Amino acid sequence: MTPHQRIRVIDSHTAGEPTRLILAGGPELGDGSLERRLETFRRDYDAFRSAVVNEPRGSDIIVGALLCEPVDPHSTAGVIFFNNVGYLGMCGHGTIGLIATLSHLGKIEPGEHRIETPVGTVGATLHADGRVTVHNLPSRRSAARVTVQVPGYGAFCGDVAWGGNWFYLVEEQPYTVAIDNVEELTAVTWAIRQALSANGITGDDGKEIDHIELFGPPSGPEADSRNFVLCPGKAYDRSPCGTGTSAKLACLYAKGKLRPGQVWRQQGILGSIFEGSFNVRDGNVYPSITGRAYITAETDLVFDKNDPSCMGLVP
Ligand code: PYC
Repeated sequence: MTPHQRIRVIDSHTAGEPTRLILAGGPELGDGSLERRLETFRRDYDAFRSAVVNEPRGSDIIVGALLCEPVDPHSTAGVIFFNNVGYLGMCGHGTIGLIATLSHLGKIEPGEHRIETPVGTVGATLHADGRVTVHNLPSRRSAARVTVQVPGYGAFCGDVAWGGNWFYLVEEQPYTVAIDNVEELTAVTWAIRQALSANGITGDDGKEIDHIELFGPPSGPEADSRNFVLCPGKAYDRSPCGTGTSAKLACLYAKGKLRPGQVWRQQGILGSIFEGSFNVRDGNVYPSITGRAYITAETDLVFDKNDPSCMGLVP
């Protein structure tokens, strides 16, 4: 590290959920697939991940995004998403933030874009009015009505689904899904996550379910449902969660409650809304999620090698 390493970033928020996009100064990960580059990031630069998003430069709610050269020259960009504790396969709000940021920089025009991620290439439409639609990877419900006993809370019944990350989605539950109840919602969803793990309830191939999603009624007629999404590092998503909404669409389709092309308006805990719909091709559910991001900062992060907290507050 040079005495003062500078990392060029642009911060944005999508429906309240922040994204910090690294434009320059990030680790050199080679030119392999995004999956391979993620392996290198995780193995060799995990301290850098934490230093970018955690205190003192960030907080546990920031999602980081490393802008990468794509493998395919027809793609607009590659990206690796990460958070306070690790890495995300895909990130819906983060992809909306990425597209809005590239537009803000004048690097892209309204129209269709392809974004490479470690779990596959997603599409993104930048609309003329600044909204962004993410055309996500095929999403699926992998298990229906899975019951888990949660110590101190009782039994919960939910679906296991993948929308770019693994989710446990609970429809019928007694808690109020509202911003003034986030402490209780955080406690119960954290307990559910631990109980799933303790009981060996996983996604396909034993993949850990690291996002828990509770649903309740929306605050008004402008939405169909409201959610609370607990993210892997115990922070809750301020947005309705793009991958969580994708998982929800896959479950609604599997239950016969939503048809291809029908719009689902998913409200998040702050009241902000993502519009979702899906197509079915070859039996697979392809969700599209629309939202909007706003730029909040353009800056350099400074890594001063003389700063004892340079790589974070926790040694
Ligand atoms: O929008 O997909 C999403 C997401 C995942 C974690 C935080 N946001």
